Amino acid sequence: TPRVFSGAQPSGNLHLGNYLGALRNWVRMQGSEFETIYCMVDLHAITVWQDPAELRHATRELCAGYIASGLDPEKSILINQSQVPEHAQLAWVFNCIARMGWMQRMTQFKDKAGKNAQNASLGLFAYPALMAADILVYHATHVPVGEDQKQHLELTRDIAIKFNHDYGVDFFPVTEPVIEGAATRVMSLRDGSKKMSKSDPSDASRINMTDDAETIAKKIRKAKTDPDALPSEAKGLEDRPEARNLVDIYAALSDQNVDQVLAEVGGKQFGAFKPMLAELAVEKLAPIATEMARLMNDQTEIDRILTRGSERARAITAPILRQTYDIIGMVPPV
Ligand code: AQP
Repeated sequence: TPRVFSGAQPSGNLHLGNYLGALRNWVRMQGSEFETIYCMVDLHAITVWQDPAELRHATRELCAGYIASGLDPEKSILINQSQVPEHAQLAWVFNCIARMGWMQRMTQFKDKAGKNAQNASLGLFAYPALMAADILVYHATHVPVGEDQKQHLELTRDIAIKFNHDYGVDFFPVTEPVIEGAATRVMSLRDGSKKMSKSDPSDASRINMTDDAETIAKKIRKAKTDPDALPSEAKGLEDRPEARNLVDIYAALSDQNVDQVLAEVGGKQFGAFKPMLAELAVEKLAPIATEMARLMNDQTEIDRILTRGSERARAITAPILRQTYDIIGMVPPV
């Protein structure tokens, strides 16, 4: 069966961008023709310093967010990356396959390392090799992600191809990114040129999945816009990134495309459109926040789900790592 793998970092609050760009598609692919595996990538999170207590909390809350959004621990394998050691073990092999030059081209590294790249962790630089290992240690064929992960997925393909070529095997699959929906790149509510992100210091820039109805409405009311009315056709949104972003969010939340939305709201001012968007967002997101809070009341149960998921995962990853080691010439235990 074709296999799906994806994940998110427990590096802060799950937000609307994660939900529309990734999680919703994960839920859609669950229970279809795919076997689905979804991960809390805590080893990725520590590529920048995390407070240990906050990391533990964020990992559990992320798991609660997955389940509250519709992932079912029976239908999907839900795992915590650090509990499946084969991810990190295969990542080391891939560190030896990937080239420095490939990593240097990664725009996420450049963005996150900033001007002082010499001070970034080695882990942040190697991040995409660990991501390739996350995917390929399951021989996953499909990876549903937001637009921002496209470059990392191309690198995953490059690593698979180079490994297969260097060892003369046809072992790792060449994975397909799945980037779907009306909002594959949700932008900051404060700046239409930046993506909505967990690490943005401004909480007003994002809608957190844990925000209550009042907070969601307030953030949308205060979202940056331009003074013009909404156009009646998509081409009228060109060069209007903030307007485009709010329309994309509306389209995604209402399961329509941009043209359908503009047929409904074209000609309206933001003063009229924002309350419509707020109402829709609250209707779709508030129940998820409520369910997350309920799940967080029983963290032992969350820990059990992750432990069980990791055991199921290792039944897949341990043999694939062993085969990898055999291919590259490691002596097997007897
Ligand atoms: N703004 C976004 N629009 C659409 N999709 C997004 N994703 C993230 N931001 C957006 C998708 O969510 C999944 C999980 O992301 P991640 O946890 O791996 O972290 P990230 O991409 O680094 O997201 P953040 O929120 O921006 O975290 P920080 O600020 O810590 O870097 C991925 O599929 C991603 O594409």
